[in-house]
Amino acid sequence: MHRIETLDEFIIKRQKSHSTATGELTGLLRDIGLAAKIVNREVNKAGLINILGKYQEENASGEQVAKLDIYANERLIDFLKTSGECAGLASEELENYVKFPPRNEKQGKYVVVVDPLDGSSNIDVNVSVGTIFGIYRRLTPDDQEVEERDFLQPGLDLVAAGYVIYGTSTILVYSTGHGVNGFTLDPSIGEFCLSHRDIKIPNEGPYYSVNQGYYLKFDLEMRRYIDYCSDLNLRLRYIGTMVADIHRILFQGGVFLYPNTRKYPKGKLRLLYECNPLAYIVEQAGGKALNVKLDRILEMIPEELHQRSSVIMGSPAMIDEMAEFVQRYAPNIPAESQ
Ligand code: AHM
Ligand code: MG
Repeated sequence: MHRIETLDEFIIKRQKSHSTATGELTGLLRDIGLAAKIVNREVNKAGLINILGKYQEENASGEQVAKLDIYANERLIDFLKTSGECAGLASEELENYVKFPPRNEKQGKYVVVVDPLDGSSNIDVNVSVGTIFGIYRRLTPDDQEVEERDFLQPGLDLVAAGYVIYGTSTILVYSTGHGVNGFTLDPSIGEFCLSHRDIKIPNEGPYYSVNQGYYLKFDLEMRRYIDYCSDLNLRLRYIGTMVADIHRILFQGGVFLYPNTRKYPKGKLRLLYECNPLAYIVEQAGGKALNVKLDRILEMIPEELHQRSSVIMGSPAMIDEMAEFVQRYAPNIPAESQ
C-alpha cells in the first residue's frame, strides 16, 4: 500500500534537500499548518457554537467583520507569536502590523502577511472560505524590531506562500518557490496528507470567474473580454471567495478577474494579503497574474499595508488572450507591456 506523507514529513524532507536551510522557515510553515487545523475545527462547528454573525466591528478597510474572522486572526497571531521564527504579522483584519517579542532572546527572521478568513460573506451560508498567507524574509536587521518596510515588499520577494480552503474537504496548498503541492486534511488522524503533488495549472480551461453583476461598472476592455468568454461558451463560476475561485482554476484551468469598478477604482482585493500570495501560487504552477494595466502583480511595489489592486490571473494562454483585448481596447496601454 502507498504510504501517506504528512505535511510535516514533507516540509522536513524538503528542508533536508536544501543544504543551507536552517529549519526556521520549516518551523514557520508547520505553525501555519497547525493554526489552519484549529481554524478548520472552528469553521466546521461554527453553526453549533454561535460564533456566526457579525461582531459589531469593522476591519481596517471599513468592512463589517464576522466573528470567525477575528477568531482566525487571533489563532494565527497566537501560533506565530510563539513560533520564534516570525518577527511580525500584517493582517487584513488589523489596521497596523503587530511586532512579536523575541523568544529566547532571538528575533525571528521572517514576517507573515495574512488574510485569516477570506470570503467572510460566505460564512453564514455554509459556503467555502479560506486562509491566505505569505512569508517574507525581513529587510530590517534580525536583532531589531520589525518596521513597516518589512511588509511592503513586492510579491517577487516572497519566500513562501499558500492558502487553505475550508471546503468539502480542507486542503492546504503552498509553495516555497519550487513548485506547488497540496495536502488534504484527514480528519481521522488530524493530519494534512500529501494529495496533490507538483500542481500544474492547465494552459487554458473551461471557466471564467468574475462578479458579472458589476459588468457595467467595468472598463470597456474588460467588458469586451468578458463578452468574448461568454461567446466561447466558457462556464461562469463565481463563489465570491477568492481562495475557492482560484482553487478551481488552479486545478481545472480558466481565468479569474476582479477588475477595477466605480466603487473600487483601484480594484477591491488587497495586494499584500490576497493578490500577491495567490499570484505566487498561480505563477509557481505555471500560470500568470496581472493587473488591468498588464503589470505583473508580483512586481508591484506596495506603498501601504492595505493597498488594493485589480487582478486577473489563471491559465497562461487565457491571460495572454486577455492582454490582447486590453491592448486593443484600452487607451494608453503600450503594446509591448505585459
Ligand atoms: P474578504 O477577504 O473580506 O472576505 O473579501 C474578499 C472577497 C474575495 O474572497 C472575493 O473574491 C471578493 O471579496 C468578492 O467580492 P464581491 O462580493 O464584490 O464580488
Ligand atoms: Mg479576503
